[in-house]
Amino acid sequence: MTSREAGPAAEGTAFDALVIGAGFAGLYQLLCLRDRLGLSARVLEAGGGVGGTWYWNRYPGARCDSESHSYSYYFSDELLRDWNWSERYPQQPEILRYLNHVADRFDLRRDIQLNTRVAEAHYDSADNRWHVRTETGERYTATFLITAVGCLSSANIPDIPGLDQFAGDWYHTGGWPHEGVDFAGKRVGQIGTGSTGIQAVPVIASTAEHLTVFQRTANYSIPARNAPLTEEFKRWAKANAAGIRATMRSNTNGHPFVIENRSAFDVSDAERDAIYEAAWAKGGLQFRASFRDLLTDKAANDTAAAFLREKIRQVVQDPDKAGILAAIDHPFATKRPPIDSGYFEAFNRDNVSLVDLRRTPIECITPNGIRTTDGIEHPLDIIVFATGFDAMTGALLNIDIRGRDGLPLRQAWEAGPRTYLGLQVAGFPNLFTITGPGSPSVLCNMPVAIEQHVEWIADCIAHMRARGLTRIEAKPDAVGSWVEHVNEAASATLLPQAGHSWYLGANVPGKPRVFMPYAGGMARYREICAGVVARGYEGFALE
Ligand code: N01
Repeated sequence: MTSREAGPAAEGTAFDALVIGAGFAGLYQLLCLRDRLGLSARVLEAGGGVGGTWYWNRYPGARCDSESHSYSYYFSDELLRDWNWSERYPQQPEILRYLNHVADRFDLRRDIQLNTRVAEAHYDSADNRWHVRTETGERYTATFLITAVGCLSSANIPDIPGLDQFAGDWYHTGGWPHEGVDFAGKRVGQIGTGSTGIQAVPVIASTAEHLTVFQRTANYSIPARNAPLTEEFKRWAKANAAGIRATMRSNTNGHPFVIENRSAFDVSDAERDAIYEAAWAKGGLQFRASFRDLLTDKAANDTAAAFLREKIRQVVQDPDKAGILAAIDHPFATKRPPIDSGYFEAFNRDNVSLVDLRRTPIECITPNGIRTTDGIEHPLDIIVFATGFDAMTGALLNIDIRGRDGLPLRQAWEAGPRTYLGLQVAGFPNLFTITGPGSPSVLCNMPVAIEQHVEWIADCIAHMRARGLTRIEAKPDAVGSWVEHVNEAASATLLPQAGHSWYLGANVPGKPRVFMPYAGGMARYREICAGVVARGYEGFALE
């Protein structure tokens, strides 16, 4: 079934719920609210199509690091049965096709308004409604406001002097032109070696005349070992969907593999090496699951880190480049571990060079390229910013959200985000933040985290309507305890040791340093959320 998206509604239209964003989260939230609960709901989406992350991130090499059979909605057996992924890790166009298929299959488009960026959302306690204004000036109201804005959707473009003077073209990976970029015959500079940059390097290198990679922080990466899915695997995944769903929901990170219940020191050095070799050969994020203590015991982590550094030295032939790439300053997986398809191998190409920004930082951008502090000007026709995002809070704070008594969210979060369960903010009644800060979100396979939040919110609204309740708000003391628990959960791991990670907000100058996602694990979080409901929405004020 296909239908067209909604046009603007009449000025002042009152909805039961407004959802901001039509990515993985917004699509499923609409389905739950409209078709399961019978609410009048509308999705407001800034992009010109559905898909969220997968609508915007069209950079070369963009593909998912979760395995395709797990990067899917699991709420519908029919949807699981009918959709066929082609590769172990789907590319951006295939995921975008999937999300468009979902929008059509569940007839969602008629309640999605595209090209509509929300400018402000103000809560008015007099009518207990959210008053929303879009950038194009439409005004709507709703009882419930649900943000589905994504954790990594507000681009971080570093403020490097001279960018406005650059005579070539420049792009941020998260806002890539739909028509693509032709690198043939071009000298390209790429800043950034996170998950995105590591995916982009081999693909850009294969067509550019020359690629210069500007690396500030060296990174681990595990080969993805991407390949077309065999018919046998597809049949297996469909036949075992219930088991895969159960595995994903029962483990800490929402992936379809189980973390081994052994310490890195339960085995001999030779056995450990053999385990790492096998995990390296298998590829993917599962490498992290080789031992249970890789993220909690520095000595255990060191064994994985040493193995991975040695792999870099084995793959990269030029010892200078290998040294720069292997000079990693944080424990393995304390920043989100990238997986790649030929990243380190790309540095063996004659047309790829590497600049160590730790030794020679960028001084400025000139009309002709990038100048580093050693006085060298690297001549460039194109600059690619693979510099990441103002993660987790950026997209929310870009909207002028105000709660009770006009309190701006920006003010409430001045010292860092404070939520209850990552779902609600004290002082902001009836506002729900899907995969908000303080929830597992980015530490989890995202569709698993999203489905849990969307269903929790839908169940909560159903509970309220069944009892004639119209307002839910997190209690300040519940927020305080939760923030404390989020900090404790992070401190029990090595994650805060990557002092410059976006998990901590450290990649954006001036952003408060707070560990934002909940590191206690998805399974534990799911239980906590269920317990809160079982105890009558403990920690929330309902009226
Ligand atoms: O962003 P990042 P990303 N000068 O912040 C560097 C998800 N993802 O877009 O580490 C020079 O990780 C910065 O250096 P440093 C995934 O969760 C998912 O790569 O701050 N360099 C770093 O090297 C991931 O973690 C998938 O020192 C500067 C890089 O830019 C998240 O998105 C695919 C700089 C930014 O790395 C974000 O990944 C891709 C400056 N001024 C991404 N500023 C899939 O699964 C920043 N850098 C599909």
